[in-house]
Amino acid sequence: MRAQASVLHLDLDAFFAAVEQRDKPSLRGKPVVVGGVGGRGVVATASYEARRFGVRSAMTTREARSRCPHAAFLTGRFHAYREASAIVMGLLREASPLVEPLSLDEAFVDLAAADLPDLEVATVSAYAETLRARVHEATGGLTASVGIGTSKFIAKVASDLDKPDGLVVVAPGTERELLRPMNVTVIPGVGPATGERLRRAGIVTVADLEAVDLDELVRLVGKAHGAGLHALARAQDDRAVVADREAKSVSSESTFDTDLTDRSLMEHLLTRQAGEVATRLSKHGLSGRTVTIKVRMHDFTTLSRSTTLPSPTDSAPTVARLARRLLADLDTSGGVRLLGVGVSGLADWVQEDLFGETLGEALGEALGEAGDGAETAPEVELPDLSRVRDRSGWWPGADVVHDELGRGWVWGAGRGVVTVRFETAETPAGPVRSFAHDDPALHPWQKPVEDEPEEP
Ligand code: DCP
Ligand code: MG
Repeated sequence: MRAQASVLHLDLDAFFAAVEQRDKPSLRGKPVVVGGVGGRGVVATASYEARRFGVRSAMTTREARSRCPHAAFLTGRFHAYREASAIVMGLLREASPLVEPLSLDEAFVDLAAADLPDLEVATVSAYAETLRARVHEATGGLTASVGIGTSKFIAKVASDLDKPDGLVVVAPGTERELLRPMNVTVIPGVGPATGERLRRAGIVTVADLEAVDLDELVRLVGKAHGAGLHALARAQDDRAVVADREAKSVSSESTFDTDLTDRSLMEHLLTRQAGEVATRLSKHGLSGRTVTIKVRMHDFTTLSRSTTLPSPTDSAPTVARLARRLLADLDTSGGVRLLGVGVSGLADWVQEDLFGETLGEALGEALGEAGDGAETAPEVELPDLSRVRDRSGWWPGADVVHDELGRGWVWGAGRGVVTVRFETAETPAGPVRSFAHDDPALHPWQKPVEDEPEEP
């Protein structure tokens, strides 16, 4: 923990949905849900208007539709998110050489390395307001929430306190008082499972946690986790802001206090880890082709096994299925003390992959698969992708251009008809027109490559 509030955390508000509202004027101020729109789709994010109806990230789209039937349900446009992200990260790098992006819409900035006259609360507050205004202007209207504090932990907590479009600076010395009434899940690493274990021990708030001594915490949550929790409950966090951290793989692993021998428990754990990995991949806009499991046996020999998919995935069921299959080939009868799942061979999502779920469903159908059929397993021969892509080419939200009517976006498609709303970020809300899905005057639209800003 630093003596001054010099760690800044910036997080864009309702990021994907905000980009959609920027580019689709008729959706401004309205509920918008971005994510998989097919039968097994999941919500990536929702505009604040949709959140009022209880729509949340990671909820099934089915559930979101029942909570907010009048929302616009859009498939994402990843190129637009990456472009907005690059603009924001560029602005932050102008502010300080020490910028650590955590995902497309989120980064830490070390203000101690910025060119500020001092690091007093008033100075960093004013600076953050300028930065927020610059982000708003440079991105064409996106809002960012900012938190500033004496550590990464506090800065991140602070940026969430006054969302959306907020700024919270936690004055040095007030950190513990801020944390005490909060639920323990505010602490990084305290997920639902640890939160529940603590709750059963009567520990609900950070104040409760602060009252527990280290030995008891270690007994409750294990050695590795216990020490970290003990420190964070006291706002002790000395993690440095590290520039340009680059993830080559995303993984999740856990060690066990006693050796595991129960196969179904191991599978259950792998499935949960696969879920964590998939969530982190999608949060970072990544997907990967190689799935690896790591297994440490009772005698500390450590094995890893991996398999590579024909195309990148960020799907939890797919990663889980492959991980379980890899485990099936190992003899674990002597007991296992560590299990982990990782995904590597990471690629930035390309636009088609964002639609992976719908594409996957189409593939499943094309392959005559029943069951979950959501992704392609390595041994499955791929059908003609051009046909699939062509058939489902009009994604809700996708950019299109009409020879006479100009640019717009797909409002909906089905039964051979495509409905387009003709508007862009620079126009007022525009009219809606329908076309036959194979109307030769209607084309997918892509931003000309030379206009793309340089990737950081
Ligand atoms: N995202 C995703 N799947 C998730 C969570 C997030 O695809 N389970 C994507 C969509 C979000 C973006 O990452 O727009 C950023 O995630 P945030 O958690 O910062 O969420 P938002 O920016 O959407 O909202 P908030 O205003 O709460 O930051
Ligand atoms: Mg955000």
